[in-house]
Amino acid sequence: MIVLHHAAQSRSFRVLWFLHEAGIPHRLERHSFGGKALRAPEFLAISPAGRVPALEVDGRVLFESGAILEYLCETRAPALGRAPGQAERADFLEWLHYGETIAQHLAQLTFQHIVLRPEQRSLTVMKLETLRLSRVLDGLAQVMGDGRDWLLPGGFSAVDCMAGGSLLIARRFVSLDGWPALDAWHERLVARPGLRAAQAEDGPAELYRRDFYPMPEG
Ligand SMILES: N[C@@H](CCC(=O)N[C@@H](CS)C(=O)NCC(=O)O)C(=O)O
Repeated sequence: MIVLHHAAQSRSFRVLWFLHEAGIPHRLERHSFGGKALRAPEFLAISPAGRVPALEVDGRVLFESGAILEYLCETRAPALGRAPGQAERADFLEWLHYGETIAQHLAQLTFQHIVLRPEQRSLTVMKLETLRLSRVLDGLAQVMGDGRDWLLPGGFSAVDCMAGGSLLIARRFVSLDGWPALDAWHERLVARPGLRAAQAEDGPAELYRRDFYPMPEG
């Protein structure tokens, strides 16, 4: 049985969502960001940077959400990937990795809005990272604006879980009102039974307890 090392509302949600989309049986090993469990030697033996997701699969452990999704497409869910030689292969790789380009700004904003105490925050960093997040969402909106339903014209794929997983969090820091194509994509994503099943299994909110985190005054 595949085991997903998971923390609620984290990047491991991308993998959890994908497992549901692909109908792959799995078990969750739940972790928390509180305490030092992710720094324990037993967990570092699984994930060397002490990060989630990590996936126990085929007699080994895989970490890095993008690598996990690509591996699962290749070994178990080819319809959700684009194999070498397929027309959308290059786009598949680009958008798979773009999920992390979005996530780097989400990580900064999560630290600033949620992890740090108010007196530790930097309004400059918050404004800059919100702007930089908006720029990467512009990049997504450009492709979604050409009338497609999913990131790849050929149909829903792992890249929708990867970049879409980041979009779900991005909405907590920026309103999608200015990007109707992203808003419509978000509506399509949240209507998917696979996403709903993953949300039901995700676990209680640990990080994001509010729907939206506005920029503080100043
Ligand atoms: N590039 C990695 C990033 C993994 C990552 O940073 N995960 C975060 C949760 S979203 C984590 O485990 N953080 C724990 C920590 O920084 O201590 C991936 O996509 O899997």
